Amino acid sequence: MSRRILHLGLGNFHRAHQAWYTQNAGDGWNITGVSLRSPNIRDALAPHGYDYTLAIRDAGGERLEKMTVLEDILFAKEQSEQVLEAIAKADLITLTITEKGYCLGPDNRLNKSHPEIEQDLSGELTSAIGYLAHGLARRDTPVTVMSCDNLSANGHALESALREFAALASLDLPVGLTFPSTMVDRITPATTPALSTHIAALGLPDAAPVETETFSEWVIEDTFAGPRPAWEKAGAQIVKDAAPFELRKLRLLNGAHSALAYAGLLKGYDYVHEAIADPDLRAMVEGIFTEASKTLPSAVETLSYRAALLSRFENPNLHHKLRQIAMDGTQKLPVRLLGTIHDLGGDAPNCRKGVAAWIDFALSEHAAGRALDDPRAGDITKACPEPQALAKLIGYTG
Ligand code: CS2
Repeated sequence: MSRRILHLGLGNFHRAHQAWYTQNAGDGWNITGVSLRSPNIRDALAPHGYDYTLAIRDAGGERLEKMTVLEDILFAKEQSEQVLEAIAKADLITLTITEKGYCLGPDNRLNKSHPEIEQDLSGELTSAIGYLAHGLARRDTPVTVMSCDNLSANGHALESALREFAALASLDLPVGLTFPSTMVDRITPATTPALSTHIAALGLPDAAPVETETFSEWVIEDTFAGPRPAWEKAGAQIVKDAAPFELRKLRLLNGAHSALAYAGLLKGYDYVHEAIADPDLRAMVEGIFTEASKTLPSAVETLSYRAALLSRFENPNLHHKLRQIAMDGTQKLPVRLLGTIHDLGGDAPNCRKGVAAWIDFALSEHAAGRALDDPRAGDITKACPEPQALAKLIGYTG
């Protein structure tokens, strides 16, 4: 009998990463995906039995893989009862809902006055946390619930938000749930019309294809409450403690990515591979690597990791827009850059350049009359044009 993963948040990243590992584990697991915001992916993939094409690209070229692991897609707003039942019956649950999807406050705990949480509590399910708590409350068996988002200690963050929500909503969660922390990594741009045209010309499934890089990493803490796919057969590492891997990835890769996005956009670049070719920006990125590396446990390898990161950023065949990375800065910067600055007692000039670039980017967007793509866009607008007020908004004390 095949086993089923219920996945919340069906973005490109999930379709390039966890879906790919699950398919390549080759032990018969399949995935039911849930979209929380829009029916577009469901509607595009349903006529094709939820199959899609993954274009795996590096400097050497492209390899195409037909993905068949998705068995069903539900759109929560229209199929809320089916989503709750699927959570109640799943063999394993995973999430990629982005940083903002956890509805956390600056203390990393559930923000009880978050509009989506208030809506959930008023009886109209909206957030992933709300769906998850209500679906899990229908179970009498334990299950693994795994965050695959770029938060530090993502398993703990998810568990604490979920338990806090359940208490507010007077829901009883089953005994024995586990929340392994994970480090996920695969650079995955948004789909472009050019990609769809290219895939169609090759005669492959061209509805909602995904492009990604060859490199891929997944480190998962070994605290499963039940069965799991043999992800290690596809290269995942199952470890006792994911924290050092997570810290290295968030502070080096994601920290440099965010700094490069804001500083690169300010210099007029559109793509990551263009920005990393600029000598000043490259020096800032290397500086961030050096600063972040000083904050990691000494056993963590960084030399070859850094070299690999530079060539990943240089990948000329991946169309990774700086604007995609620039989204949601208020949610990303504390984890990606402020931690390093804090741990080095402020002595992190390149990470500070990254934060300053976010402030300058916010100011320049404001001056151009554009609201930022950020859940706190309203607060950002209010803080402009005061750089100190923007810094305060993300908890940066200068
Ligand atoms: C990026 C990440 O958009 C962003 O903020 O930094 O999505 C990054 O590409 C992934 O974490 C790579 O694994």
